[in-house]
Amino acid sequence: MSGKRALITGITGQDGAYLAQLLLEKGYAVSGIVRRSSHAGVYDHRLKWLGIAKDVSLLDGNLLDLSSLARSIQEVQPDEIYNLAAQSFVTASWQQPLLTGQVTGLGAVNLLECVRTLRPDARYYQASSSEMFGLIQEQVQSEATPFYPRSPYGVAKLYAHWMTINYRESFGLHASNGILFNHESPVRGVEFVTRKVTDGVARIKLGLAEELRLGNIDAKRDWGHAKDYVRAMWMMLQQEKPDDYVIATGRTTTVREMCEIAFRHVGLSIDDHLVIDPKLFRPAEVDVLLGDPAKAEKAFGWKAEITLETMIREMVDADLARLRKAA
Ligand code: NDP
Ligand code: GDR
Repeated sequence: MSGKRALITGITGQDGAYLAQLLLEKGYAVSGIVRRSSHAGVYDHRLKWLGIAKDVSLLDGNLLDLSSLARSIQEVQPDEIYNLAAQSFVTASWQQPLLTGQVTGLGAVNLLECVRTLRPDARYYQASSSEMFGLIQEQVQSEATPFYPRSPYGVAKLYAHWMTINYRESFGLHASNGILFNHESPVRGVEFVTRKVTDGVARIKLGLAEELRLGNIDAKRDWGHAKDYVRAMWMMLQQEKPDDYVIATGRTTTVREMCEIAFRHVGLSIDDHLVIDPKLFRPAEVDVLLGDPAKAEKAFGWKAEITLETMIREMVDADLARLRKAA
């Protein structure tokens, strides 16, 4: 046992589940904040999928409710706090811009305020995003690239990002931003494009669907695996000094190419099943993302290990297994 205690917001999400798994392996006592929903009982499906549901302590709370965050911090007395909770789906941020601003932007400040007043020596991680780069300013994005967010989500993340820097500089908090590029896994939400594709391909393969409807397949993303990326979160908080780091693979791929990997894996052709649906295009698009993770590699030796091909094949196989089990 490391004897350390970690508190994770967003523990029921993709990254929260993988991070909890990593911290448990390292001997941490892991607690997470979960919000009440009418679907109580299914909220921890990712933790169950990773086989760790019984190993973490869950506390009721909400990023919008400062008192619940304060109570959680007082109860857990964490050494490390990871703020992963957010309204994280870019498309939904145009439909719910105010909620996105409140949760993804101001929610982080609710938590920072609690850290400042109740647990100022704890180390704090903020889940910043490559969406903050938005409209391309430089071909390869690093910590020095100017921001130009293109969605209410990106704008909200940028606010939380700068507030994290401000609390570090104003109050001396050990607070770091991880500027993470897209990362996926078999427990990625099905609304995001990789999982939509792997789930869709698995359904077509099993005869449960005929087509896959997508929007802009020319968009390019720098995709990595969540398992690699949560390792970077933890490494950031082990550094003596807090700082901000880009976490990416350094390779960019179109949505179409990513799709082709998935179809090829099950012996199908993209041309027989892909339908472009203009309704799925976004009001403003981030056309291309490509990150330079050199700073993180130099500071603490982080490197992405899992390739896009390996990850997409793992996701398709997991979706095939899930669907076969459900049949
Ligand atoms: P998910 O959408 O899978 O998880 C989001 C989590 O936030 C869920 O646990 C959700 O709870 C929780 N949540 C949402 N609203 C609230 C609220 N008001 N109070 C408390 N909890 C709330 O996201 P990921 O795991 O993929 O991402 C983790 C973080 O990293 C997010 O902040 C995301 O914006 C950011 N990020 C993600 C990247 C990626 O590619 N995955 C890249 C860069 C940044 P519930 O289960 O109840 O819905
Ligand atoms: P993104 O991820 O917006 O980059 O945000 P998403 O997978 O939703 O979109 C990636 C790209 O694919 C295009 N696309 C589609 N996207 C979805 N979701 N559904 C479709 O049918 C579809 N067709 C084409 C999109 O237009 C886009 O260009 C993710 C989230 O995890 C954020 O929380 C995180 O901050 C960023 O990654 C980095």
